[in-house]
Amino acid sequence: AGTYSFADIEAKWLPVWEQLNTFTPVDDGSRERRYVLDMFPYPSGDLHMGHAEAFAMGDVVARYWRQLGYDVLHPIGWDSFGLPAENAAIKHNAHPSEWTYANIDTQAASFKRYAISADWSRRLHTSDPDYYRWTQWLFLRFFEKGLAYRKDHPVNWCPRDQTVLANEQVVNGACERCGSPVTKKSLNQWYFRITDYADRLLEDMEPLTGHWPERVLAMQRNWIGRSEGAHVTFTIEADDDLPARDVTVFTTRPDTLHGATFFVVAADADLAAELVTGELAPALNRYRESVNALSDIERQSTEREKTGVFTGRYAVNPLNGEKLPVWAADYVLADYGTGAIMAVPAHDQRDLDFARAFELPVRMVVDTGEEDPAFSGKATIGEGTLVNSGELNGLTKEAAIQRAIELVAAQGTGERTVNYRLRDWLLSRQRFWGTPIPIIHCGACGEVPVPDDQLPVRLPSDLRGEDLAPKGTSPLAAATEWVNVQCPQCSGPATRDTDTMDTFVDSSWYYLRFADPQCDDAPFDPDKVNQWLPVGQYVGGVEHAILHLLYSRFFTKVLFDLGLVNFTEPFSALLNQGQVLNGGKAMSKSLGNGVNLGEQLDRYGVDAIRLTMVFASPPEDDVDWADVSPSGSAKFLARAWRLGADVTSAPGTDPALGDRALRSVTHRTLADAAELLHNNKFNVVIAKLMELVNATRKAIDSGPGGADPAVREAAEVTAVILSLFAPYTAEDLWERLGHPASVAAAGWPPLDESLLVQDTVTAVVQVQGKVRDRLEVPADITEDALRELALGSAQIQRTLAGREIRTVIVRAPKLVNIVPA
Ligand code: ANZ
Ligand code: ZN
Repeated sequence: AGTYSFADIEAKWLPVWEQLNTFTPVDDGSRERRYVLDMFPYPSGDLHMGHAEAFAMGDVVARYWRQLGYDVLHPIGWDSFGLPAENAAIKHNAHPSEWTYANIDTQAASFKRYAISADWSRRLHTSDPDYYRWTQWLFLRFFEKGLAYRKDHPVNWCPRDQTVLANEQVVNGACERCGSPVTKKSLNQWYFRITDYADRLLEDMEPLTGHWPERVLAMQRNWIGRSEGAHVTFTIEADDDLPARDVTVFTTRPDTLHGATFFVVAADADLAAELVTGELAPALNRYRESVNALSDIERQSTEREKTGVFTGRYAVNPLNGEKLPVWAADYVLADYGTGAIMAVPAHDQRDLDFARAFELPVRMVVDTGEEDPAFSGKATIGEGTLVNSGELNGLTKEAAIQRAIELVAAQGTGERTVNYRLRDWLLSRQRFWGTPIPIIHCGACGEVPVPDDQLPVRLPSDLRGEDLAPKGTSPLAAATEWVNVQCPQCSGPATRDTDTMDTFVDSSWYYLRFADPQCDDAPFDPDKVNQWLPVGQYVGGVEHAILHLLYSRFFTKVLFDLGLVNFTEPFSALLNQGQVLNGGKAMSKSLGNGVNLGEQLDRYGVDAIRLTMVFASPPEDDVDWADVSPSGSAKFLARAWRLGADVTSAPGTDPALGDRALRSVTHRTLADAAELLHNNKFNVVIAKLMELVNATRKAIDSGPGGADPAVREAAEVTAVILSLFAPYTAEDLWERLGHPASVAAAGWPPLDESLLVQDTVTAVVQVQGKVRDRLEVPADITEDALRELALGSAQIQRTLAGREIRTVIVRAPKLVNIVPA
């Protein structure tokens, strides 16, 4: 029989599979198409345990769908622009491409060894000119539609990396990459107008419900942050030489207008500087400097003591004419709503904290039955009745909101509005290793798009090492020959835009390119994309729950509007695999608990590691590597593999002639596996498969024996199901069973439903020895279940007519005797 050697099996099959090229879809419409995609990797080094888990999950789905007969697209590529390559290049006086493509080669070899059933012919890298050419082309379409634009804006700035950071790259006020405290700086930046799509991004989530993790949908909803409320305009009174002016606030609680006791503008907004009176200006300036050093999260924290400065101005409440002091404070954000608020300390905790810090009045206007916030220090936010509010008095909160909006609308000082937390997407980066922005700046013509036939705008090849070091401007600015060009419109002297795009732009459309990766006159042929997409199953980490998915959804909608795709959501189903932990904690250098994937593969073999990843827990849950047993997985694989030696009937033998009990187990396993796979319960499939292997072993050793056709059937089903999880072992078992390669194309075995029906027998129910009922019950019914069925029978209840029962004698499955008291 030989012994199971994973190393021999891997060495034997890997080259065979390369030859067979089993995983390129036929793509001719002869079979229904399905697309399964793992979030493409960043080439940070070799593959790690996290990749091993995610890709094992995606591969189960791809291999299962292939067994079902679908034409499956399961591509692979790399998200290969980004900062780490640039930092490595600076450190080693190299070009970022050297580090990037070396890592890609390493990862590609590991993916092949790991037996990912990918279509390698569609491989792409976002840093290849024939990919980023189309990223630029798409940018220009956005630009033409007014969806890409520039504006000055205070941005998060990392003083050490000398670059702009997106909000989510700021973690607790520090740069995600280098840990330096982040500051603010006003720069001219490129944006995508994603806010135009806020409503559609929300509404289109409806059909994803049930197919995407609920928490991801909730995170998207929160990020978009739709709030219904009103704009209300207050007049700021003139002060000496400063004229009167109107300032609008956004409020979700117009019912509380009479409770406004002061007014706050964002300290870092231009408005604050414009409003402040001469003698208070120095204090404001000092305050603004301290504010710029804080992150938005710190600013909004309810824990932090409230700070602020008085501007010397007063705002007039449009409903009651009251004069409210105008403050500048950091708890009001410049880029949310209008950057100004009416403060209602009785019903907003942040306002109340501020009022208490600066001894401002508190006036309750909604009586909720709780203690007056002026005394309790706790703002009340619940339902209640309006008080101290003129003609709103006596109304409920909801009615007062509506009434207050009517009142301000009638005055022309306000209107109903919807506000979003979502901001436009800041996409420009002052870095080298990214997609150059294909715009030329001309003194006469302004922003001029690079003509399509001049794309790609390639990165200059002569910059390397120190040239790429951050200097506050993009390193591209140093490539003078590259920068200085003729204006495509007027032929006058002009300069290229020297920023590159956020790498999230590259990854917002790669799943489309996979449908047609060699296309060289467009980003893709719309027909091909419409044939393959939306992606049927997307697999990736929850760390991408917000931005990557939101941006991809936005891109898809814009491309839909451009007529380039005929769907509006790119990913029909999403699976977030858990993390691989070690000792209950995420693996990290500082904890020293990292597990090296390569070493694990050398020690236990690819199949044992893949099987362990999938078997350890439901796919969404974390896997703690300290709790799993790859050697246990290896033992199971050997056990399954050994079945191959003991099957002595010829291939093609009719299983119908075989042992019925084993056949029942086989077909029950098949039916359960299909259902479980459909619901992503991969770990349970493996548990069922283990039972099948045990039952088969028993049939060989102490049952009908290895010559029984049912044993062959069981072993073949084992090979096919195993092929989803442990492709090398399954392939070898398949060969030992006398079949040519590849088990990956064997097809899902047909299910014989008749074998799922359990055998039944007739149970007799007696009362005091007299037969009173007969029940059809499963042959393997337990005593308890049979007792319950008997006592529950209507016939028996009638016979007992309410009498107490002394004893019930049960002889499963055939007899129950009930003795009344
Ligand atoms: C008066 C008021 C009274 C408010 C009350 C709340 C309760 P969401 O739901 O998150 O949209 N706000 C508006 N703009 C702000 C800014 N730039 N920075 C900080 N806070 C801001 O929150 C909307 C509410 O947050 C608004 O409604 C406003 O305070 C505040 F009893 O107006 B409210
Ligand atoms: Zn020009």
